[in-house]
Amino acid sequence: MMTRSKILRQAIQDCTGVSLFLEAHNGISAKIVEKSGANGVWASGFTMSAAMGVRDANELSWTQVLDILESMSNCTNIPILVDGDTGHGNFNNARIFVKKLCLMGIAGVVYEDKLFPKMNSFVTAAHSLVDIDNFCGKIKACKDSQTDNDFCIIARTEALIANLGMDEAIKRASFYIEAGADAIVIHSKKDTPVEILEFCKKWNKKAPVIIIPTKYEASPIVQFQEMGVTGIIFANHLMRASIKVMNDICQNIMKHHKSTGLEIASVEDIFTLTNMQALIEDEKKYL
Ligand code: SPV
Ligand code: MG
Repeated sequence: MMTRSKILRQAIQDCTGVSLFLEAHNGISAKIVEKSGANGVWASGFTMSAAMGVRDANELSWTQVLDILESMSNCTNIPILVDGDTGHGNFNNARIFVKKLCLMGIAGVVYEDKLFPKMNSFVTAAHSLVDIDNFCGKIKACKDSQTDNDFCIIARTEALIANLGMDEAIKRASFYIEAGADAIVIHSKKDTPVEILEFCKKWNKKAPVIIIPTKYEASPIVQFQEMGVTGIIFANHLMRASIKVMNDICQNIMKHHKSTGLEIASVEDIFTLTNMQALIEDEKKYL
């Protein structure tokens, strides 16, 4: 059977194409991502936090994250790749989270080598990383704990975000793959892909690479694929789109005292997305 984790595993190992993961932060945004034909959902720590009105600095508890993931998993069928931040603590916290994700039918998790509590990578602040040994222990504990063989544990190094240099990024990525990680996420805060391309060149397709081109989003995808990138995460775009439209509609209503004049989804669109018709049919059958 093609489980979601198996689909994710094949997607990130497939060097003949690039899989696209689009951000979602709740059930309805996950459904919209699925409808778009994306290869998977990126359950973003940044936007799940924002959706709850809090900062991307581990202010959301891990059980709150699990609740959001449960809604996303229940109402979609495509793979969900979860932003697991630092694993919410040490190896033990991280592996408990992995076990819960496996139970929920989540396809994979990305853990980053920052210190808990993490801080969003684009915030101008000191970004401290944990020791390589510490993070490798976390990866090993998670691989030993996953109850779904295809569940993917992806290691994200923040070496470039923390200004530790390319050699440190390559070194960390190599140790993480040796520890059992299924792929590497390499993140950069530069607004050109120069660091990412240099990483990929030095990495030389040693293991699958996934990137998050938030800052260098104008760059054509094909150049990354040629360098061994198998997955691209569009990490926050549904949240950014919805904030813009929510702001616009509020302004419009307050200014003109009516909701017309801006194009927004209809009530029927919500019925369709939540499959109201199926309930109407079931009522005929069961009521
Ligand atoms: C997220 O979407 O939460 C990410 C990507 O981790 S970033 O915000 O760029 O750190
Ligand atoms: Mg994050």
